[in-house]
Amino acid sequence: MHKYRLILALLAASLCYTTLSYAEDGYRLWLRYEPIENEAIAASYRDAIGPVFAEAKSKTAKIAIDELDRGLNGLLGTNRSSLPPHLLVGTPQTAHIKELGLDLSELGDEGYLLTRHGDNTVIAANTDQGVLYGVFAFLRHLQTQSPLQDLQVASAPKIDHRLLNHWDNLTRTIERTMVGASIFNWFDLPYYIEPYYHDYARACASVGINGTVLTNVNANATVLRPQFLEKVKALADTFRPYGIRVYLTARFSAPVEIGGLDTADPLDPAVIKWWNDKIDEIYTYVPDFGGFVVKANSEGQPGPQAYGRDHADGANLLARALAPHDGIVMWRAFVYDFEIKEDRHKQAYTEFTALDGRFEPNVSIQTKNGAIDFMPREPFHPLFGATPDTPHTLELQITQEYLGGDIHLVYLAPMWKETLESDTFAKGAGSTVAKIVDGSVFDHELTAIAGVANIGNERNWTGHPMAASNWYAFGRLAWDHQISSEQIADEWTRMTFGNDDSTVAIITKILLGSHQTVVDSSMPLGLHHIMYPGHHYGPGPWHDQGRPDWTSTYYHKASSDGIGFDRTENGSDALGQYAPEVVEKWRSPETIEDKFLLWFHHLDWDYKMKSGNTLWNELCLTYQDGVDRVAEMGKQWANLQGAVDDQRHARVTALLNRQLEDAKFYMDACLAYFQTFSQRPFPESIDAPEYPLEYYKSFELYHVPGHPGEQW
Ligand code: BDP
Repeated sequence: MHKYRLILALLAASLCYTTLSYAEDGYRLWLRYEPIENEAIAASYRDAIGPVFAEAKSKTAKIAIDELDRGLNGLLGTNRSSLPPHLLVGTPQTAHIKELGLDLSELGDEGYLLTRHGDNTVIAANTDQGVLYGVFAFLRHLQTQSPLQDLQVASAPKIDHRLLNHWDNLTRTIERTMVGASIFNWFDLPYYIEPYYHDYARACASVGINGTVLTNVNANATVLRPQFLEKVKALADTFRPYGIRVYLTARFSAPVEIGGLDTADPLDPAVIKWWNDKIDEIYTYVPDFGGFVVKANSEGQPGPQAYGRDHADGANLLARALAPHDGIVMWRAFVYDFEIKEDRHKQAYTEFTALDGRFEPNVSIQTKNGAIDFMPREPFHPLFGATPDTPHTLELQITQEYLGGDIHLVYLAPMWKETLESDTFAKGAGSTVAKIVDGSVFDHELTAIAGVANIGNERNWTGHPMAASNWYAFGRLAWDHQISSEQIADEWTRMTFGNDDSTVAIITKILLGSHQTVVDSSMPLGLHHIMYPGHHYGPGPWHDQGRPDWTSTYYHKASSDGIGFDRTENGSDALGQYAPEVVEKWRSPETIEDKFLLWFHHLDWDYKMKSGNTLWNELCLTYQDGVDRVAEMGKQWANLQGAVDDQRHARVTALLNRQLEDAKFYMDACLAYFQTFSQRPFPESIDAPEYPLEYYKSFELYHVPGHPGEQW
């Protein structure tokens, strides 16, 4: 051992992480490293771990060791024995790992192995990046107080590109997220590097996120100007040692807006040259630049169709310029046009299946989980499995645009798991969305997943203290889509609130039920897109003005004869875009799950549900049940007074109180409105709307998250 540098964890300069003498403000997220109070467990860890043996040759290795020091110092304190055993950390490039002769062949560049070797504990990987991930996994193991004897965890990510998509503008407003300003302080960059950039990168790396798209999909070409590339470089340099590559959104019309050309036609030689030069220039600033996300010909964004070209022409233009640098293009499938009369649900499928086979190998189609737009619940997007020659980047929305913003408590892992586990039947049973995305169904090498970030510069990053669970869950699922929602909730809760089992049981129960609760109290039974226009918070089922595909009536189609969107072969036949096995199950209201009923079927108000209730009564009862369960979340949380620190307890209490009021308002507004069509009485067991419909229609919310720059 004398050949190797001994780095003692005791030297960590992390004093501020060891006491709880201040209020818990949430800044530390799930990386709190509070002292383990159970002395028996702490002692067993101390006995098993011992001093850290590691070599810090790279910045990444240094970060890994610093994190280990910080974690061990916080969790176990400083009085560890200096005698063996040891915690051996590193790659086979270091002799103390090499001599163990471990089999790391399945771990790739990012995976890690946690194991025991004789009396020693080992964190090993093929690269320093893998070591960093291993360190975070090891600390998670300790934070969740899992046993160390027989430790044997080998883990490698199933998806290569695991990205946050920040919808952040250069002015620091954030589209659809209202948790303060953007964390990217463009005004001070590149001169000033905010210390919290490191904590952002630590948090991302701790769950395996390895890329960040810095800018809004509604892109601004200015970020491609040299002055901004200097800033991008500063961020990239800061994030690189944490294994995080930087990406940007590309505004398709940039050659015109900042390049002085009179066209952005993707086949025009001057345009091709402009992008080639621009991309070469970007790489002089950021040698490992990841590539572009592009929103084109969608919601007013420029794109190749303005020049009679298609999405493949546009994507390939950028892809060819990025390819020599190992960059990729994530070209978004979120395209729809109200001038096209086809059901919006069908348009992306129609457009992109026709282009399959035309894309360059470094293009991935970035596809939202569902075909409409991050609704509280959507059936999986029919494009998954429908383009055998083109990979998909699964785009999930961590920020809760249609789920109460950062005001409502909604743990999203169950919803994401529902999508990931949906069977597309693309190559027979078992061709789940997860396996399309991880490349295993069609042997795609390019694999990617993106989450629209819910992070801003609020002290606790995500506003609602519980919303950090979604950042955490996104990373964990991006790394391994097979982990259960329950496990992720349990881990996050223990790391965020401590290991008291009854506290953990209450919080995880709240988390795990919260998504269904919010669906039931806002858009139950497959209803969708009935939110208030503009800010998207609260109800607006009556909205019928402007672009038809932005109204609510387009989607719920309530009338005296019933409610719901007929997407079967008798209606728009969006259902026909799915595999026959899926069609078979969903084409009949008798066999489709109730949760998707009104998504695909228009049914009579007296339609007999599986429960025996009429559809009208079921709708009313489901809303009521949703509201009751919001109230129940509040009661459960109240039980935690004293078990959870006062600061976070008070904030969640206040938010749950508001959520209950909002849920009741949502229910009342929708039921008052839908009753004008159903003309049926409310079931006696529900709390009928307090006011006439006009009250809800005229009520304007002025204090909600939503669209930046919205004028009130
Ligand atoms: C919608 C949002 C809009 C986004 C758009 C997108 O309302 O702000 O720009 O998605 O994903 O959900 O491009």
